[in-house]
Amino acid sequence: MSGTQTLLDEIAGVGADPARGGYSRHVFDHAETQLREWFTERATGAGLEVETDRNGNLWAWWGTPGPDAVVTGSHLDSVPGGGAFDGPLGVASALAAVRALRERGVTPARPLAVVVFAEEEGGRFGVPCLGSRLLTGAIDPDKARRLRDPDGVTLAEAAAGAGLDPARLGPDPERLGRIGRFVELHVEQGRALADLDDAPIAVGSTVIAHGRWRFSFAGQGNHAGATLLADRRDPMLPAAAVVAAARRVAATVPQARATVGRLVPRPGGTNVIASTVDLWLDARVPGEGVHPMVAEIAEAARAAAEDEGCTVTVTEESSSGDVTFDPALRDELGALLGGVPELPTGAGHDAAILAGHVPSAMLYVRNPTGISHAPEEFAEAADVERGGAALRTVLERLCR
Ligand code: HGY
Ligand code: MN
Ligand code: MN
Ligand code: MN
Repeated sequence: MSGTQTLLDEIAGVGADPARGGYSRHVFDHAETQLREWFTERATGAGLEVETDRNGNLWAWWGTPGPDAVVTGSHLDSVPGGGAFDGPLGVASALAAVRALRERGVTPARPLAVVVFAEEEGGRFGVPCLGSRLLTGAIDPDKARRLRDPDGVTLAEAAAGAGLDPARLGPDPERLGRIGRFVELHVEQGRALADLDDAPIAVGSTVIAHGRWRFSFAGQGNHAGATLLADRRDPMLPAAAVVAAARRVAATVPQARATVGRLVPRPGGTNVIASTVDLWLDARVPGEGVHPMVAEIAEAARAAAEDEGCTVTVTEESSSGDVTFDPALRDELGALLGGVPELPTGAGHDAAILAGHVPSAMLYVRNPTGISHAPEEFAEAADVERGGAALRTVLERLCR
């Protein structure tokens, strides 16, 4: 069994979610905190020096933290009911690679760090890649401090609870300036590699533009039996129209994806007409198409709200443009790994946030199910081993 698989097995019970299936690990919650402790123990055991930055990202250093470092890693949080590999595979591969290089007596000529980014999924506070956005200044720290989780806890409060100083959340140019190159290994989240012949590993090429929008509908809460249809102002009607419009409009835009995966009617009773409904639209289109697509869906929302005597407000919660990973670094990875395919992806990653600031690249490991953000996400043990070996090869070369 590979070092990476052994590390993944160690955390297999942490944050398991029997109600949803898979894992629910959200930033600063019990499970994610346990994973941070596990990471700190394993990294320290491998001879690394672990620190938490002002934004709650963990950094484990081999060598004195300094400029031109080679940095690798991923995240340990998950979506609700997520798979075992999205995030942890990149962290475990990085730890295993460092252990293996140390055992072989390799001494890096430049510092190497393993990073664990906070709140990559936005599963608690709604903004994906929050730790790397804060680090790079891609989100206003005041806006970030005010983000609320579903229980109404602000990021500032949760950060304070985790021992951080909420006043210091925000850009960290000195730390960012230490990163010479960044490589994130990740399980593949679609079926592109599974559909190819014998392609266990790929090098990432692009990430498509994407964002999240909140649609808040308000109507009149009322009795499901006593209220005549003609008298209703039911916000579920325009909410349902958005679900349908998302699919209908996206189908007209090349390579677009639009998803409503979260919809919250309040108060949420079977025999109660909702008074409000919030839903979140996840929209992704290569190039410049995201905002026009969302505008068209928002127009459908306004028309449907008006028909039902409801109101709607649409708020952009986050968005990112297209990202192309560093061509020279990609070439270097491709040459080192010998003829692996390059892969564009519709999934977002911290590496794509960093790519605007430092040369960044990604490695993907084949997922035979082609399913991700669900319990069926998978990587064969042999592919986990191949991915780990690829990352080891890359880190050893980049650290010279
Ligand atoms: O792409 C996503 O949904 C997340 O950022 N991994
Ligand atoms: Mn994910
Ligand atoms: Mn991920
Ligand atoms: Mn009653």
